[in-house]
Amino acid sequence: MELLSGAEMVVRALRDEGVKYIYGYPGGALLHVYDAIFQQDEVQHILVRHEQAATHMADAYARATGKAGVALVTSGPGATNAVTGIATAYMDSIPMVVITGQVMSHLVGEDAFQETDMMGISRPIVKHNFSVSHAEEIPTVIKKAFHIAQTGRPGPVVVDIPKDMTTPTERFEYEYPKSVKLRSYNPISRGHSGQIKKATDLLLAARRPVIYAGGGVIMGEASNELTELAKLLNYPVTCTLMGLGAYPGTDRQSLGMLGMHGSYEANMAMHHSDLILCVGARFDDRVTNGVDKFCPTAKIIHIDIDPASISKTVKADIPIVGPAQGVLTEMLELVAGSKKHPDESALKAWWEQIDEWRARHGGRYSTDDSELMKPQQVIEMLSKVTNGDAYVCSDVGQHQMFAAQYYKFNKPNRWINSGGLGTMGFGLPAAMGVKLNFPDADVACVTGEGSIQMNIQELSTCKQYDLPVKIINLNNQSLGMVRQWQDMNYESRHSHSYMKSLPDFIKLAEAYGHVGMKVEKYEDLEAAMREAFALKDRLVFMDIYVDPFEHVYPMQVARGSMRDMWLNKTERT
Ligand SMILES: Cc1ncc(C[n+]2csc(CCOP(=O)(O)OP(=O)(O)O)c2C)c(N)n1
Repeated sequence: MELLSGAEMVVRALRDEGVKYIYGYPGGALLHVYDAIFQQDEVQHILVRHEQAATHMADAYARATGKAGVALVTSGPGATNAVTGIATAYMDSIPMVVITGQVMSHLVGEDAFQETDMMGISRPIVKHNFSVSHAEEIPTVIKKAFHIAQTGRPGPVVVDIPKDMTTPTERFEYEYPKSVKLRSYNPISRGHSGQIKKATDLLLAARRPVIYAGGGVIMGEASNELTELAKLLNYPVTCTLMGLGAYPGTDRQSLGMLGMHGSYEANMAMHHSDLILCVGARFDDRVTNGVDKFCPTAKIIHIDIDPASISKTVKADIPIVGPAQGVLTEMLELVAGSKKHPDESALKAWWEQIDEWRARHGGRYSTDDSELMKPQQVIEMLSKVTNGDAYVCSDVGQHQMFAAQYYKFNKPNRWINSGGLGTMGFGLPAAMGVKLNFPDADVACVTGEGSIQMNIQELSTCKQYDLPVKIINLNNQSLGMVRQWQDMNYESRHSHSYMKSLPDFIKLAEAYGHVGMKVEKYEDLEAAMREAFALKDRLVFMDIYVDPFEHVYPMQVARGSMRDMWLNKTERT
């Protein structure tokens, strides 16, 4: 058996786990590991400019592929810089392994130089964390970390490694375990057949059904099964912000997104439904609005891998704990083999009602009231220029909601955004993580001047590793989403939501070695965007000036029911 140091074992274990890229930043506690990285070329290291970006790159890789991404950061400030990225992945149930360097074991607890209690700090924002206390454990700990991150409800796992566990002169027999067993961790592998049968009966008896699909459908690789079931039944489907792409967005049965900025038809259909089939979603407050007023006439079937999600905020009538793919496959078989069928006339009436809602307010915005380009027009153009087939990585704010509403995702894993934590600064590193792993794909980062400046330093990483992403900056010269809330709730007192002295983004992009493009008129947009995407091997920063007074609509009225919405600045339901 081969003898390896702890540092070598870290790298070898990652290789044996099939990891191609790790994203990181070195420091004292990790120097042995970095030396081991230097001495091999199978696991490639991407040197970011800030540790937060390393975690977002790893996270976006996971969102695009379903496999855990890996970040490597040093102790102390390196680890604390990674905290936002870990929490981002945790809130969206994204598999990720974050290896953090730690001070020497004998110094732990001594306030040593660059010591921070990463076990304590990360505890509330990880699925699990490990501290390595014997170097020979490293392969098993890393195997366990991947196993926990990727199975059941996925999530980030931190592996904290004191420097003396990686000493180059101390060598141990290395073997990477093929599998691991954890006594207290047994994620459920299939749903309860009796519950699935009951749910199917209820589903077939529904008169006003809605399928409500979340990120769990995407991470659970169940989009095909969900689509097949919806098609077989001819039932409408609405997706959460995290679930966009789980069902084809351009299909007639798609109602688009639901919730705070959901479509009129999706929110109306939810409110009036008699049966909601929720798959891989968690009745988040951005979906339900006032829980006490949530969908008063609906029975609820809730399929989720995590028992803790069931009846957490909204009581499920039929809970099914299990992997979405397996449960939906069983449901499909039952529906296909059933003698019962949905009541055709009831379903016809339901579709007529939905189409009427869609015709009344579906996905429209006004271009009349201003000469300025509308942000929605930019997203529609992005969809057109990329044939709806790009990876769209977004930051957080109005631009994120416009992208969610107006880019029609027909495939899963294409919409990459921070839904749960809402992390500004996510977009650019996320786009980088996707582009590195899918070099031939069109990868866009939809952002705003606030968000892009939170990790703008990564333009330098893009240059070093040749990551020609296209940055679509919807420039409204403000923290638009904050300004919108101030307009709506604080009589337009714009406290610190306008950004003065913005940099010249064109010059800034050029300073980093990229291409900058300024677009001020809608007439110029299509040509400019086509040119940007035609520049296959150049990063292009498109600084697009949009109407700074635009709001995102619909917007649910706080603490109301799902159907209580502002439809524009003056009209509400
Ligand atoms: C790290 C972080 N800080 C603060 C916020 C609160 N926040 C949410 S949206 C937003 C404004 C975003 O502005 P910008 O990126 O310019 O996008 P816009 O809304 O103008 O499209 C802010 C400050 C956040 N989500 N994340």
